[in-house]
Amino acid sequence: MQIGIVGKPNVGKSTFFCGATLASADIASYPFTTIKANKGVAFVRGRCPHLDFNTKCDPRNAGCDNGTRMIPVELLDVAGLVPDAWKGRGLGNQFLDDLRQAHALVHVIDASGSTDIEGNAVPLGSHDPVEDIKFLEREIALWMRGILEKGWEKAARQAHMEGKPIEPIIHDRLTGLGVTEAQVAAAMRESKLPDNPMNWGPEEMLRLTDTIRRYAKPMIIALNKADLADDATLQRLAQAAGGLSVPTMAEAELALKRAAKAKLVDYIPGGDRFDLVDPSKLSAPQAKALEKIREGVDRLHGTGVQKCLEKAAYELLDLIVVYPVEDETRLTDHDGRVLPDAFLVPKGTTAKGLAYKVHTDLGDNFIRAINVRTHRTVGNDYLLQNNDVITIISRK
Ligand SMILES: Nc1nc2c(ncn2[C@@H]2O[C@H](COP(=O)(O)OP(=O)(O)OP(=O)(O)O)[C@@H](O)[C@H]2O)c(=O)[nH]1
Ligand SMILES: [Mg+2]
Repeated sequence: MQIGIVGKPNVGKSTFFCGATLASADIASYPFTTIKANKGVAFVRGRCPHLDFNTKCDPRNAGCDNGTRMIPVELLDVAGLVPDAWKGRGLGNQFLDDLRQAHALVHVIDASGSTDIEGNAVPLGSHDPVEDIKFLEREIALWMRGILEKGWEKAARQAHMEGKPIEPIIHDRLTGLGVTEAQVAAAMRESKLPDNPMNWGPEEMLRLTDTIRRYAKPMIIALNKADLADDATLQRLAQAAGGLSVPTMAEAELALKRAAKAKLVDYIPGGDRFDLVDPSKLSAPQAKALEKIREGVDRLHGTGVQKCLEKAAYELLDLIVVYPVEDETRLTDHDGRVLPDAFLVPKGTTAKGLAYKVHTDLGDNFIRAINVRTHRTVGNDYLLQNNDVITIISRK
């Protein structure tokens, strides 16, 4: 599962990324600090099945804190996007290629209105971030249109003359962006374009790619720098965002994670509070900074960063968590690790689909699966439920 962090320059993408992953990426108060994409692992929380089985888990690539299981998601922090990036402005659109494999996008905007559309610092509240929401969606649709349009006329004419459907041609061109056949089909139905693709002009093509983008790269908006925005502004922006949005304070999240690492505070990511470990150990500037963070955290019930990622996984992408195990009585893998892996999969994934996600061989040789909670044998088309523990029986 990969989530891309996008937005215009200087809004706090890298801060969000570092806050969520504790990786170290460059952060600075000017545009185009990030040039090369940063990749890291963040986590969304789930209820660990070890609680239900009266056992103790031993996760392979994530933690479990008293039954709160950390499930890894990959985050990608890319360079800022300016208007007409699709034509090569700013750093151009090369880095959009980094987002090819992203399943969803977090669009970070500066809710405080203190950066203009190019990412330059301006007085607080002097730029309306509503503008940024639309521009970015359009920019991505234009980028996709550019990919779709190459040699389009010839392909459309040929399909039309041979009476062949256009969907496979569209899919073929966008498959490198992780666009599926089903997404193309859904977008085609919704876009209601003229029957003959030779008659599609630039606006029709844009309508199509914009719809495909909504299916293939759904977006949640992080109303960042929320510490500098008043409640009325945040409300107005949430409304303008339309779909999902979350006020975030990426800088506060990063500061709290670092302070927790240095054992200055007790803080659980996603929590709506933090506690000072020993106030006498704090320097005056540290105490002041943490007090300011506390104001924001109290007002917004947390920093919003973890909430944003979890909304992306569980609401935007409608994912569920499943736990494949090799031994259905001990809940272990071949190394004896209990509940070693948590997989995020789309709702509607089947037992066989999960087998393929674990390993192609396991999918190819799938015989049946066991629902460990019910001890029932299930077939290849069994629809996985959230928090299922599954043993896959294969021919090898
Ligand atoms: N007040 C406030 N400032 C923030 C917040 N998040 C980030 N910033 C500041 O915003 C500035 C830009 O942060 P970056 O993370 O470098 O922004 P970016 O979007 O990655 O910028 P580019 O890589 O240039 O596109 C820095 O000065 C951060 O400290 C926040 O939640 N609140
Ligand atoms: Mg950056």
